[in-house]
Amino acid sequence: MSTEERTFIAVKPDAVQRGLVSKVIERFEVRGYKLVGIKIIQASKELLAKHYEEHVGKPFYPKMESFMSSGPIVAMCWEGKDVVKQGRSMLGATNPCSSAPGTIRGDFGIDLGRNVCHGSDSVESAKREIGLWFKDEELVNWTSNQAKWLQ
Ligand code: RTP
Ligand code: MG
Repeated sequence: MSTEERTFIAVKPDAVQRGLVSKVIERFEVRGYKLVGIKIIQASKELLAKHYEEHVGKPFYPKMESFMSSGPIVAMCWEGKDVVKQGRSMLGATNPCSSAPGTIRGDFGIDLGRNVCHGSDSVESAKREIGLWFKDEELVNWTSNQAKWLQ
């Protein structure tokens, strides 16, 4: 297991349907982060309830559950310096209409419910979410030649 920080990023069903997967990947790649896990998955309600455990029971949960299980999600694990915090900042605010231009949500969305992308909100959440969405053997430790130019 790598000692580098990792985060869980998911391209939500709206963005998969709209052909935005490559745009999200590109943002993380060009920033200097390393992709260590990726898969396309149709999320079950059980998985979503674990993933969004802090939101289960809230008024917006049924609509969010239905949206998040409406089509495939691209689940990714990205690695690198400060990736959890930087990833959240690259995503922008939860509501795309409050997200600055230049952020993923600010550039690609306008709807709170269909806000393009998920990102872990803390290092602890990232560990929990990566463990929910990936098996250990689905994550690859590899050395990026970019690293020497970026650190
Ligand atoms: P995410 O977990 O999806 O990355 O989003 P987030 O941290 O920015 O926001 P969070 O508070 O965790 O909310 C999870 C998702 O629930 C939807 N939401 N709807 N009042 C509402 O209708 C409402 N509030 C939140 C959003 O789609 C948000 O991404
Ligand atoms: Mg959240």
